Parts: sequence; C-alpha cells; structure tokens
Amino acid sequence: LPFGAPCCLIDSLISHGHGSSHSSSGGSTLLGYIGIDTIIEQMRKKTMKTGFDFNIMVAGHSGLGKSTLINTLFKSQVSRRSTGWSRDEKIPKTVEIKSVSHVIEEGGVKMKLTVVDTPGFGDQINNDNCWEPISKYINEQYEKFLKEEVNIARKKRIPDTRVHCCLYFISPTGHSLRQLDIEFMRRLSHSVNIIPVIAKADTMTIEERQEFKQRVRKELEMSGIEFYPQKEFDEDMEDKSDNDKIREAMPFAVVGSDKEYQVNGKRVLGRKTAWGIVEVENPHHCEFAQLRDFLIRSHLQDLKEVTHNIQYETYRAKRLNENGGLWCNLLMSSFLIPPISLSTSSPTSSWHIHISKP
Ligand SMILES: Nc1nc2c(ncn2[C@@H]2O[C@H](COP(=O)(O)OP(=O)(O)OP(=O)(O)O)[C@@H](O)[C@H]2O)c(=O)[nH]1
Ligand SMILES: [Mg+2]
Repeated sequence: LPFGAPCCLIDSLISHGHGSSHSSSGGSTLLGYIGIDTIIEQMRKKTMKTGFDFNIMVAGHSGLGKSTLINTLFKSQVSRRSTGWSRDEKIPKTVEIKSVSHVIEEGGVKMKLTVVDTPGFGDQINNDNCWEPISKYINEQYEKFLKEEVNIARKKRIPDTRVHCCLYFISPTGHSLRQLDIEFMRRLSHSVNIIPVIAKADTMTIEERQEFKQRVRKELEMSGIEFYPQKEFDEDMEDKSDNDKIREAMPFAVVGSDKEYQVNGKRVLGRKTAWGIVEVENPHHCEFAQLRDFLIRSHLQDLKEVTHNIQYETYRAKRLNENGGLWCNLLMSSFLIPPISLSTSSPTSSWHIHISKP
C-alpha cells in the first residue's frame, strides 16, 4: 500500500463498492475488467497531494548520541539537508523535549519527518520517574488528537503529532541492561512502539556486539518487554517470518555522526578515528542503514497503523471511559448538545464515539 493509505479503505470499497452486484467470486471474470486495481493509483494520487506525517522520538541515558543520531538521520540519504546546527558546532546537551521537523520530498511524495529529542537521563542522583516527562509528552499528543477527533467541526485531516516510534538507546556496556532501561521500556511499551538500539556501536568489536545483542534480547524477553514489531500484531505467516528476521537482528547497533569525510572519492557521513573512518551508512561498519530502511522503507506504514489502531486506541478507550464517560459528557455539554446516553450507541448521533458502559 502507498504511505498513509488506510487498508480499511480498500476493504470498504470492495465490500460496499459501487457498480457490480456480482460479489461472488469470479464476478469480475464474468463482467470483464472492472478496474478495482485502480484504487492503488487513486490512493497514490491522494497521498501525493496530502503527504503524510511521521514522528520518531529518541530516548535513553545522557551522552549516548541521541541528538547526534537525529542529525545523522536528516543528513543521511533520507535527506541531504542540514538541520540548522552549523557544520562544526558541537551538539549541545539536550535539556528539554524538543522536536525538529523537515519536509522531505521524493518522487512527488511529501513526508513531514519530525524527530523528538529528549533530555538523557541518568545524571540526576535520583532517577526515579525519569520517564514521566516523556510519557507525558506522548500522552499529550494522543490527547491533542482525541480533542480534534471529537470536535464538531473536526478538520478533514487532523495534524498527526503522535509519536510513531521511540528509539530507545542502550549503553554499549557489553554487560547487561540497566534497571532504568528495563523500567523505562516496560512502562512505555504499552503507549508507544519501542525500538531498542545499541548506541555507539563503534566502541565494540564485532563479537562483542553480537554477544551483547543476544544478551539484550534475552533480558528483554525475560522482563516481558515487547518491542516493535510486537509478535502479537503479526498479521499472517509471511508477516511473521519477515518480522522474525527483523526481531532476530534487533536491537540494531548504530553509529551516529553529522560530519562528512572523503572516502574513495565519495563524501560519506562518518567518525574519524586514529585507525580509520567509521562510515555511518556502510552496512559493514554498523547497522544504521538497516535501522533507517526498517523505519522508512519497510515499516513506516505499519508503525503508523499500530500507533493509531493499538496505542492510540488504548489511550482513547481509557480516556473516554474515565469517570464513567464524564469527560465525554463535559465535552458535549460545552457544545450545548444534550449528552447521549452511555448505555446506547445511538445511530442518530453523528458523534463517532463508541462508549461501552463501564
Ligand atoms: N563513539 C561514538 N561517539 C558518539 C556517537 N554518537 C555520538 N557520539 C558522541 O557522544 C557525545 C554525546 O552525543 P549527544 O548526541 O549529545 O548525546 P545525547 O544522547 O543527545 O546526550 P544528552 O543530550 O545529554 O541526552 C558527543 O561527543 C558525540 O560526538 C557514536 O555513534 N559513537
Ligand atoms: Mg541530546
């Protein structure tokens, strides 16, 4: 499917479609070519016109290269533009949640890529609840979307600031995950798609990296943390086998840099050391390219769907059920509309809210 195209659209068009009443199999052969397949072209045109949003967040301990990786993402082949930090300026320590956006256009399709940078934790003496501001930010975006959705004069296209995935940076210690890492991922994995990554992969040997990846996977499994792509959301056997391969390769071990060097006559993003240049986008050096392709080329639409259908839906149901649907009633009374009975799903109401009685 093209980016942003809801698959339910195809379903509804096919099952309630105009034209042919021959819905039994073989109908199209009786009638000749109907043109159902043109839906793809129609969707492509729409998506090209509207574009789509894609929002990534980075989180983890301080100094692991989160802000650097954001620069790498924007400067890598996703977009060859600079993000505003000047060339040799040192990336400052992140002290507040901040988002950077870029509209990237390719083949006529516009993507508004937003990366949300968060301050690293671990510096404070007391790190209890350090995930709270991040969790709050994620929920605020759901709340914003929900308010727009239930608005009477709702926008035809609600701006989507919801976080589609959170790259969680793991320190390349070679030992175990820290308690804080486990706590963070456990708490947030039910509200956002967590993608763990091993930071500063250039500090590990190939064997150390493989061993560490295996250990992290085992620890995550033992702690009952489901990272993206979650097994329970595999749609069919093909999906399962593709995602199994990805899950076995995770967490991707990445290297970040926004500095360019000349290698074999080509300018590449890299880190210059006394013993050579680590090329960020070279798959033999690290897994940044794999991570980027996974995010953008293969799983972007699925990340958006899981965010909308699972993560946001959970938030929405919880929110609308809070205080016996009080929130909903309040909202309606603010528009001077008599609140609908909570026990009915009144077909006369134009509200797209389904509330089950708590
Ligand atoms: N070796 C190595 N160093 C890196 C890498 N990425 C970033 N660094 C360096 O690590 C230091 C911290 O980088 P930042 O990007 O500011 O780290 P951060 O995670 O954003 O830190 P906070 O904002 O404090 O949370 C800088 O000196 C970077 O140059 C990497 O992949 N490998
Ligand atoms: Mg930072």
